[in-house]
Amino acid sequence: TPPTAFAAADLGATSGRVVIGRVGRDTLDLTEVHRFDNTPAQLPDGLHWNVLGLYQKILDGLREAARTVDIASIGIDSWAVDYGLLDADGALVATPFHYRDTRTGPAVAEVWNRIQARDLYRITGLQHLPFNTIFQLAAEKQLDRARTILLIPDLITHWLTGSTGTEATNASTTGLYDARTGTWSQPVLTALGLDAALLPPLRRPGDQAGTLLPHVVAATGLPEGTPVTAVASHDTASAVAAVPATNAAFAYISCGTWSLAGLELERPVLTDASRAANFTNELGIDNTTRYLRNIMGLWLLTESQRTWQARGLPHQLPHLLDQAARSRPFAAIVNPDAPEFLAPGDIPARIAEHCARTGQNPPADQGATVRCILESLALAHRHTLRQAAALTGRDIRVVHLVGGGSRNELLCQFTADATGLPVVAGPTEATALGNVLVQARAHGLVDDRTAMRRLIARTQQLRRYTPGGDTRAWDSAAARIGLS
Ligand code: LFR
Repeated sequence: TPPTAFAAADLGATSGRVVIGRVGRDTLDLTEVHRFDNTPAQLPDGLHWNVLGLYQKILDGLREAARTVDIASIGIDSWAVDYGLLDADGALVATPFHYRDTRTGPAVAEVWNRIQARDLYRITGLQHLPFNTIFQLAAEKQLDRARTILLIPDLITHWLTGSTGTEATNASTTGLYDARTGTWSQPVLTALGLDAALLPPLRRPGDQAGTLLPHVVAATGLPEGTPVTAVASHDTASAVAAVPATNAAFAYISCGTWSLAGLELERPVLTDASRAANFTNELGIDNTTRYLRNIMGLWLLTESQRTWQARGLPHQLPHLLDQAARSRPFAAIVNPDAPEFLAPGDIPARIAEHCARTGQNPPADQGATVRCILESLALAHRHTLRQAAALTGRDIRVVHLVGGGSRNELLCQFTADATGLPVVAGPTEATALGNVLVQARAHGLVDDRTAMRRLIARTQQLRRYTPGGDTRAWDSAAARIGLS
């Protein structure tokens, strides 16, 4: 039998893509048909996503896919947390905010006044990030006009099909979802005074969300009746689903705009120790728990490149990585998760300030800055994985690094050296692959999670990095910034 083709639309915080995945019994192949920048817009009231532009780009990609091959189904995933509000007529109430907008500052204390952080963690198991949906909703000024809250992939799905639902892996990032029962948490909603009717019913990865609306059929050339399948619509959940692990003692780092580092567990860990370490229990496919922590990730690098480009300085990645490789090791180390690195802006200047404040000489040039970013990320990877192992009593034998960061050889090698563990890098497009394979499984082409992972391990290009270098130098660098 010939392979079956699925379209996956994957929206990341810096770029989006539409890919075609062809899945056969023993084959898996991915073709990118459309890639586009995702450029947020700073407006007088804050930082927003251009969601209509992104929707349009997805339609362009689907049209291209339809021209190429017969598409059995479509899946949509994106970053988590953010949402659009629909009014009683189904119209978008306002332009969705970007999670890096700073308006949620005061909302955090307001929420914790209504429900203690400790109680919230026992229910949701969610790491504290100031932009979690729960805090955004507490700062939301348009809630009175809203009848429905839709997370970004669900909003796109609604525009494609007219159907309304919330996919569960992404719901688990809101702060409104009960990690124990797998339902919206009525006690949390009550504490916040949020009407449960605002939250659409939950869908699970693999459920059919709907079929394309007539105007979407007309715009894309896809056949009438083409289904949109709910995938693991939180991009990180799709990426973890596509980790090509063959050894059960694996950890993963999904490395793109963020580094999401952790373990796959059978059930959530909701202890006070886990909360103190700010680990999250987000939902993965098959009701697994993605036990991980957010690390600032390649954002530090891409945002530095943006700053340098605006100044007319060299900003091409190969050049910068080459300079970094020649720079002195451990000259400056930062804690990548310091709050000052979250908002868009001049990251190199903030790194320099951070170094000055922590008694270090600021990086002298671009190469030193990039070296500082990569070594600091590797140290954060190490710190997070060690804590994950300690908090769960699990052993880690191998680290799978997936996503765009798997192409960054320096970062992969640093991560192997810092952790003292072998790093298997790739696939780069793990998220799109996870999206495709959940659709393929819903269509009966792949059996289970293990089979999905084996198929990826067999068909995708992976690269292995062996730990080496000076372990003690990593230890003392870690100690310098409290990331031991
Ligand atoms: C990665 C990601 C993270 C989430 C962050 C904000 O793309 O989805 O998992 O914490 O973006 O939504």
